[in-house]
Amino acid sequence: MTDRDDSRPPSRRAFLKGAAVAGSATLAGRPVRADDPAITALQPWMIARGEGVDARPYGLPSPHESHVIKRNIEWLTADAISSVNFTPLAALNGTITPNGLCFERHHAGIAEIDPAAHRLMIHGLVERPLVFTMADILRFPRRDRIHFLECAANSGMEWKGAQMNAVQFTHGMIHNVMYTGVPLRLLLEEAGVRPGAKWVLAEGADAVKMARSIPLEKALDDCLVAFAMNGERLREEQGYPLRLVVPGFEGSMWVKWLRRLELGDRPWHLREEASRYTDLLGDGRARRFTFEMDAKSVITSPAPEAPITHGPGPMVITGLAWSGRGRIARVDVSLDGGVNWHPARLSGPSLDKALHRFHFDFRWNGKPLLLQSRCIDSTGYVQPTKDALRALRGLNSVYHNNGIQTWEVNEAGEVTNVEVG
Ligand SMILES: Nc1nc2c(c(=O)[nH]1)N[C@H]1C(S)=C(S)[C@@H](COP(=O)(O)O)O[C@H]1N2
Ligand SMILES: [Mo]
Repeated sequence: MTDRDDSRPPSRRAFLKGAAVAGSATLAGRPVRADDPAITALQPWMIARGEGVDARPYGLPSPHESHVIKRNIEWLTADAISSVNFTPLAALNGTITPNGLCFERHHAGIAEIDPAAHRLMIHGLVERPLVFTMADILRFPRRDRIHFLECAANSGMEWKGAQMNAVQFTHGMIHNVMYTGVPLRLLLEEAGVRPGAKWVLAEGADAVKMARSIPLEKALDDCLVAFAMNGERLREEQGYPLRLVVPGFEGSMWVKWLRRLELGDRPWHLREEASRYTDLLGDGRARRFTFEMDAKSVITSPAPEAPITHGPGPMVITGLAWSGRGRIARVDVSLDGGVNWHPARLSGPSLDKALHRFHFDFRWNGKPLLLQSRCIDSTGYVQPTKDALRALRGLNSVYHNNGIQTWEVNEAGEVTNVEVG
């Protein structure tokens, strides 16, 4: 793990650029003014003492941040039970998604489970069918791992062309959380994997009994049976009290409210047919098992819901990049729709199958921009343009859209979701 901000020695070019900025007095500060009441007037919070430590036993954000919430698109699904809401990416910083802002995707609503009555059963091609209570699970050696979860349908509404005018809706079916859980391998070894077992069916306790087949190889590799997220127990929305963590694989396989693992010699095709995500190709064929999420990036600010309000001058472009196949090696930013590319600064830890944060600091001249970001992952894979994706998979796809996103910025700083040819 490296923090590249700190580890990279400052290059001569970066130093000269910094010097040029410093030469223009300040980056973005203003001269002190004696008639500015925000400086001179006593504000209410400077006079009256505030609430005590008992007032907020579970802390909440400032009321001034009340716009930073998950949002649903009402026309997208028939009701809010089998539906999805979206992470407010434009307002977030760093790489960890706060628990209250993790998008939700349910097929039969949120299961509200009494952990004392919850059981996890392992059966099928095993030596000893076993059942675990939550107390049993907590006695196994555990791991803490940060991983992104992206729904395969993320950006699906953008396949045919630019549609949703907010990064929350174009890219918000993703979150990045530190999970605490037991390696699935340990539980499977306790039950004893029988020869011939190749797949693990994972089933949830929600009303659809959502089930997904996971290749045994993946189950024995880096999957976790997680009971905590970002330090506290899972939220009910995210599968309390137990969920499967399947790093790098599409979100639908991360079964929530996990109650059953059945080992078998084949995937449970038929049972999953109704709900399996399939990629329709241009020639009418379909890709069925596309588990790994391809490398993808997006600028989260500025964005349609986060316009530039300060006018020309120094500013920060920031965004996220991720890959289901490893780390992010590099992110480039374009200001002119992909004609010229500039390296962005990767910030914070660079972790396997986790969100990476990038920043690009520059001086806006007030002219229109066509902002794009493009990432390269540790396997050398380069994020494709949307046209390159369409050439490969046609127009009728919905899932696994990892194409390059374009934001058009006008002279007023307003941002629109567009596509460039
Ligand atoms: N039991 C159960 N697990 C589930 C689902 C569900 O509806 N029921 N939805 C799946 C899908 S399609 C996705 S994208 C992720 C979403 O996880 P989240 O709600 O934590 O964002 O959970 C997956 N696991
Ligand atoms: Mo999903």
